Amino acid sequence: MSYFNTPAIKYEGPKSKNPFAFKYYNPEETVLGKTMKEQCRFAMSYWHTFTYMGNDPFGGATMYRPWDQTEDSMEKAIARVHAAFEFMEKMQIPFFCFHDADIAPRAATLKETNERLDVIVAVIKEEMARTGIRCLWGTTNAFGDDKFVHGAGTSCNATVFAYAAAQIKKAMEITKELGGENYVFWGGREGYETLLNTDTGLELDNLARLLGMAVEYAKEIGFTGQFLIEPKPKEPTKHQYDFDTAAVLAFLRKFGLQDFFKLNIEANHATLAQHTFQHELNMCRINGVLGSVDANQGDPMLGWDTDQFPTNVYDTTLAMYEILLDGGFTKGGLNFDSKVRRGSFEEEDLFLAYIAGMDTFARGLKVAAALIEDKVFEDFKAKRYASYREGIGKDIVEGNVGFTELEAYALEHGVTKNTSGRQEMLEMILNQYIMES
Ligand code: XLS
Ligand code: NI
Ligand code: NI
Repeated sequence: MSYFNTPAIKYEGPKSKNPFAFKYYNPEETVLGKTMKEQCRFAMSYWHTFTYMGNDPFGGATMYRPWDQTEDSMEKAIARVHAAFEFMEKMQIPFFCFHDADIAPRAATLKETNERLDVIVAVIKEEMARTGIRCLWGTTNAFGDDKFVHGAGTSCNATVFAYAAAQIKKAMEITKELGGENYVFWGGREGYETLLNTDTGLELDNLARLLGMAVEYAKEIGFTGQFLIEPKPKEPTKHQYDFDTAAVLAFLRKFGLQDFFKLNIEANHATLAQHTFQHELNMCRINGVLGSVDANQGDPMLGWDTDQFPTNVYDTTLAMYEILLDGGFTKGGLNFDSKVRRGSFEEEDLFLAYIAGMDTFARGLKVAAALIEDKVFEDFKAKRYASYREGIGKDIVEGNVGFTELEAYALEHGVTKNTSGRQEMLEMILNQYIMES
């Protein structure tokens, strides 16, 4: 049974006018010692691709998918698995990411929900064996259900905390079963609306307790995937605790959890926090916590998480630049946490959207590699900070001087002349690389 009329997508090169072909993503082409397939580690998001139906706050579904044409919710879930793997095969996408709630419908009881998950996980495993497609990460949806109205790990209701823990336990087990290389925590409802009713101290202590239990349980079951926290500043709550990389790092360090977690950086979440995508990746890189990426983009005119497919080469170039400087992905990858627009409701649009996203990152990868090979910014930065490699600068860096010695130095020498930061020149060169490499 086939759900898509679209044929398999192949690389045809930048001169191709075929919308159903890659222009830049050439999986076997080598960039900085690895194939593009290995550098990008593209993943499909199960939720946006196979459960999103086009609903928005003003209207219902616009997408009537061939794999959804059955009333039976378990039959539907199984059809979705087959459609998802057909799609990934045709798109040459090597990984997928999922929430428990994406793959199996919730039942009345936790026990029955878990049994349903086991049925679907078995079907997914068969498809993984057939296709060689792997699981980049799993997670739990501890935000959609009404019991999570006040949060999950940060709920004021201890029985909800317990239920969230049970859900995470099961989601970790099935992620392990599927060979997931990471496990993600996105704190959907972990935040608050008003301080008038919120004990932030207790809520944050509890969130740390929950994460600590996850670390313990991973040891218990031998789950060796990387734990990732995905920062987001707002939506759904007004103030999310995992606001940005800086906030997550402060939290992890306060509770001694820093050795067990890295970050999953989402482009649209970075911009909602008034940071660039590159800034968040850079903060992760310099702190040794760059884990994985949720690839998408927001809309500068709209103030919410629009989760659009990434088509901005400037941003993907600077993102890949940070990722390559970090040594490239090990367990992480580029997960398209992106959805087609409500008006793009035909099945073909899914292919076109993923092609656009994959080509945009492939192009960004090549430009970033050229910038790194030519040491464009690295050489400039090395000169800019040269004063810390000799004389008084070297003494500062090596910890040989304090205020007394520095005062003596300043009294005697004053300061040397500052030089230009040359921002416009660097932006000009960056443009040239984007347009020519
Ligand atoms: C929502 C998040 C979500 C996570 C996984 O904004 O991006 O999709 O990636 O729970
Ligand atoms: Ni995300
Ligand atoms: Ni998002």
